[in-house]
Amino acid sequence: MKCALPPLQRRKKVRSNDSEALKKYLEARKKIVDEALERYVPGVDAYPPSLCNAARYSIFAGGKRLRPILCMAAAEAVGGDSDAVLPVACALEMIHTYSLIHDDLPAMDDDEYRRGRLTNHKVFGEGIAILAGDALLTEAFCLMAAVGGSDGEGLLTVIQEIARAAGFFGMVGGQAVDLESEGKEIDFETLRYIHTHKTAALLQVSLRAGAILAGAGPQELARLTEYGAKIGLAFQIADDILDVEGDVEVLGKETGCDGERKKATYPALMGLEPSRAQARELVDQALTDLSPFDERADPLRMIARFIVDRTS
Ligand code: GRG
Repeated sequence: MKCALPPLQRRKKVRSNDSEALKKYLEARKKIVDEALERYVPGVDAYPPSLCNAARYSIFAGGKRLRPILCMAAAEAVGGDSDAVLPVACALEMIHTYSLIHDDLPAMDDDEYRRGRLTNHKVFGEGIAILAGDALLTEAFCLMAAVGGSDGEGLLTVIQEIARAAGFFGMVGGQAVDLESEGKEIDFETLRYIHTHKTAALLQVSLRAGAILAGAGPQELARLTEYGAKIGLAFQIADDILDVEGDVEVLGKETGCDGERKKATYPALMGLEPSRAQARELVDQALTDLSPFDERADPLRMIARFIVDRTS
């Protein structure tokens, strides 16, 4: 097991041709994840058809696959093999997709469009949409539990961490506070709680999972954890900003929803420009967290920039 980080290197600058390199990298990784998900998610002929088709409808709706990509990139950053973490990476996408299906329900955000198409409950009905989310969440844990290999302890830690990041003290907890805060004036601390739990927790654990499975040392893990916290928060601030000024066509969902629902967001609490500055600052800090890593962490460096520059 590796314990020490390589010697501190000069901080890597993100080069201007990075956006093309990142595009290619993300496309290639997305393809790998999509192909693996085809193997892990019940097929078109599976029974019961409505449930399986509803799950497939959302999981193959063209998501960016950011969480699995982060998981694989973290494994590689610490010298591991991204193929070995693919099942766990896919499980993370299944958990993410369940959260989006449930988030769009009338009892939650009541959204009509997601990933450029009608939301799951608009097509399959509320009952099946709830069940499709439930099934994806449950199957994700089945998939992780079935991972073979010698490091059973590492896998158990990862499964526990992912469960924790998705449940009471992570994504679901953040969603609950978000739901109860609608239409209320909340302070900055509560908003930060919502963002770090609802969104950042799953992004952060994606990195930790990849790194732990690849045998990261404690210092490497601590650095990646910090990086994850920062890009996770920056991701949600960017999402808040996109809801104000994003392009509906590019985003694949309506904008202006947070304002309509009187949701507290970074732009609402501190204004657009300070929110942008805050997101950029977080990304700079995240890049500093990566400074001891060599070029194998370059994808993580590019992804940090992408988090705030993205248009969808
Ligand atoms: C319902 C348990 C439960 C949780 C919902 C994730 C979440 C919590 C709600 C989604 C609402 C939302 C838009 C949050 C902003 C951050 C976010 C998760 C955006 C969507 O993630 P992307 O951009 O989506 O990675 P794709 O479609 O690319 O996978």
